[in-house]
Amino acid sequence: MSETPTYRNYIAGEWVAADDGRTSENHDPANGDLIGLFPRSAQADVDRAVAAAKAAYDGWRRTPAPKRGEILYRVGRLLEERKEDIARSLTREMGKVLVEARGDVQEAIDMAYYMAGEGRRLFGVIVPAELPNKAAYGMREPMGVVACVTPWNFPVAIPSWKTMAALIAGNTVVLKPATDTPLSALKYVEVFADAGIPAGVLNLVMGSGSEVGMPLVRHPDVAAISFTGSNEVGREVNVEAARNLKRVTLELGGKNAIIVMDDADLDLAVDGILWSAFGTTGQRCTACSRLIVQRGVARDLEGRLLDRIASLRLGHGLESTTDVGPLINAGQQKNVHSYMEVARQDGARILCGGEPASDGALAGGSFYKPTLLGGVTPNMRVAQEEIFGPVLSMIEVGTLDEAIAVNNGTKYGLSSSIFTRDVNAAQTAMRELATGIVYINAGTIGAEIQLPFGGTRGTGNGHREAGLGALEFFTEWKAVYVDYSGKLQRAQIDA
Ligand code: UN1
Repeated sequence: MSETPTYRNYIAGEWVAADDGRTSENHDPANGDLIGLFPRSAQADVDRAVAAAKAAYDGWRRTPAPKRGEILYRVGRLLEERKEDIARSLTREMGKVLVEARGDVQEAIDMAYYMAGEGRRLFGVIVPAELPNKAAYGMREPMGVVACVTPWNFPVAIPSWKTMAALIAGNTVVLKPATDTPLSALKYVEVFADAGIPAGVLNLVMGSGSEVGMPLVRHPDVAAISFTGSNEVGREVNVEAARNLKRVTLELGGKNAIIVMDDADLDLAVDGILWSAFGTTGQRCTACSRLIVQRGVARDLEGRLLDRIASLRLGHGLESTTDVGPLINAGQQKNVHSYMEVARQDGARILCGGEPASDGALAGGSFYKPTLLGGVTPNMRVAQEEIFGPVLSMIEVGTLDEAIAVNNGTKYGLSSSIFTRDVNAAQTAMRELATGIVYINAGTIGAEIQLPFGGTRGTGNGHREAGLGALEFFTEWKAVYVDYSGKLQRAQIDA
């Protein structure tokens, strides 16, 4: 028997165990295999990491941004070289199928090159001054030490959205990954270490939300927090951050819908629905969990979906025959299953699935059968609450206006989609769908990193991540006035 690997935090450029030596086990959700032991960190480790990031800050912010970008280029190249290895570990600890795990790493590669390029932009503004012989500039400044608290469903991509944007802007970072996916975060941080990031600029502290996450949020030397996770925890983070007037970005999920109009290309719609609802086993913030279908095609679409769902193969994500991997853990399996009783009580019908899958090789894992619910009305709990599993609720509507109203009638507003061949309907939907992301003739998942990622209403607190949105969050504006008139000029004072 080989020994269980034991992993460490990365603080001040060193790989170190938790201060008190505690560890936690991490298991493969597909079969229960023990993957390794990871630090169960606490306040002392947080203090150490924040102190390291603080000590590194002046050196890093004064490093020319194009030089910071060169490190990100190297990170991008190393991620490319290690893509397969990182993707395989990611699948083992998180469960998503290998092609999707590669996509998760690819998103970080894309982000690395995008943000490396920002090192030569980080555009500010030059505006005319109202007085003669005076210049007025607006420039972006980093904020200091920032905390990135990341979820298990995109264990490489989401850390990259946050940390790469923070780093290129000149901040130093403490990353706290989800307890279910520490190995992916570790492999991600290893790349930075090998790419030559200076000690203390990026630190990794593994452990729970209560022992690491909240102490980071409360730490007086942490200037800003970027959090992706549950609505419940997001609210707590926001309240804690507010006590010290800290900036915080929250990405808290969705209840995303695909609208299928009578005139849609149904073959295309079915592909988009399956990919969005059951890809990543429904565990994307962007996953489609509501299907809003116009009555004329409802029966046809339902039949096609049932046929295709029946052919989805469950299994370990590393097997090439697998379409749908396990849920992240047994707790989530239980939670998803609890919604079946809720659905029944509210009067919905379980058209397929509706139970854990545990036959044969699936016995040791937290698998759940892809589920289609019929007879769902817009206000049922299954149509309102984020289930985060392979459960799709079908809601029938008469008109485009009704479809849009149903789409907008939840507390979340992340992603939405419409399948139609009518350009007028598509254009109207683009304007009226009240979500941060809208797709026309594609499913609800697959956002690219160069556009802002995030949503309206309960999905977050108005900030955006990745692409164009991220630098806004991770920088502060400094306005600089240079008076070269040689005399005191008084703004706003009549001559
Ligand atoms: C998430 O589920 O939190 O748009 C992120 C997508 C992916 C990212 C999802 N690029 O589906």
